[in-house]
Amino acid sequence: MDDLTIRTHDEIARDILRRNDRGGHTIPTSGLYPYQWNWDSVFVSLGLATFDRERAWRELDTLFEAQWPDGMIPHIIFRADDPSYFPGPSVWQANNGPLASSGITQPPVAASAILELAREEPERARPYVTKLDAWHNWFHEARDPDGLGVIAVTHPWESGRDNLPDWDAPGDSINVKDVGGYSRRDTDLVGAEMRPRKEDYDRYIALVRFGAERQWNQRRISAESPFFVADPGTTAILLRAERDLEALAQLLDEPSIGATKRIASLEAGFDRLWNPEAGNYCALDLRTGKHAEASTSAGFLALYAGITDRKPKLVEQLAAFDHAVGRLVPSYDPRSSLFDHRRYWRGPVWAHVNFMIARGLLDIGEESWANRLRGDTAALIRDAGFSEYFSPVTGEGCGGGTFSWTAAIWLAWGLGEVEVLD
Ligand code: 9WN
Repeated sequence: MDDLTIRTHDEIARDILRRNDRGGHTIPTSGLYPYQWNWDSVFVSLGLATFDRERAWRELDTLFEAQWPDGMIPHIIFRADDPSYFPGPSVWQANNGPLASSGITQPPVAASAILELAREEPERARPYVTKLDAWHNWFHEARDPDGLGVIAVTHPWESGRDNLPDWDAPGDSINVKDVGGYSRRDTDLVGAEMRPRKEDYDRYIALVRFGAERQWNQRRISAESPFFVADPGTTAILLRAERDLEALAQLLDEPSIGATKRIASLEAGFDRLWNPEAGNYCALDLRTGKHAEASTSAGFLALYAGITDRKPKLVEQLAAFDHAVGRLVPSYDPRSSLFDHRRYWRGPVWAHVNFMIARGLLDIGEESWANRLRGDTAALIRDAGFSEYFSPVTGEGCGGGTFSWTAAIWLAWGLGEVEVLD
């Protein structure tokens, strides 16, 4: 291609996915994230499916290759050691599965993507039913051992929304005294003001050491970890995934799986996350019984999960976010003093989260809000490029560039078709 060729955003997005392909699995972006990440790969599979369906399935196959015998699918898969990322496999010391990996998971979006791909190629999806069933079951056993119907995270990274203010107070009880020296690599590559702070990283590394000392025995971790916080994001995504797994099993005429019972448990438990003061579903510290204090983008995922009892309140909150910043959906309440518009999960907009929230809004008939999210996402990417995340205040692109899930969402959501309004 010569320099004078003007490429469409669709072409650029496909090009990003091809360039980040490491042979059957896609990295989020080179340098900053040189391995395969769990929920990134799933969104990537939806983008790939728009132009190379076999490669889309392959992305999921390589992710599931890392499934642990207990059912967990890890959050990072280390196929080779790459010094550009810290902490790598020698810090995690998680050798419980078939491939070197981290010792925690990430939000389980896979069943929902697999159902989507299965509508055209049902037979290709069949082997996934039992694997998904095992992973979902693992969430209930290892992350909801008391059967509360809400799913905990044992590390901020497990939520996928790493430095959210919701993890600040629960993290106060993490002992960082023995964390020792370590050298971060992320701030060599991205401005420190867009990344978690040193005090956050100390906690992240202390929790990795805590798990490694227990050989990633998940039962021990859920019983003993100082950090055990029910997450509205993971709980909502799992509930949607359980419904989609049930639909997949029906489509394939597969015998009964455990989804039905697990759906009932999550439906019964979800309201524990409701925080009347915030007017939204919020994280719940299961060690202290305290809710996080403000709304986050994950609260809106209740709609994506089919929890609609409080929909007027959620739409009202979304309108308040909009009124405060004008670009949706900030990851943290823009009216809070902790809102930080360029710092990772303390304020910025993330394309894949918008994609899920918009689906939930469509499900409840809020088409104009869903279109608004689609339009905002398209405009942010058009103006700022395929960044990792975006400031809802200025619209600038933040974090890493040429980012796989941003490219994938562009394609999967058909953002090239969104009209530009000047
Ligand atoms: C730790 C890859 C991942 C995403 C997460 C995002 C970020 C990692 C990091 O990048 O987390 O898992 O090192 O900052 O928060 O959601 O999956 O894109």
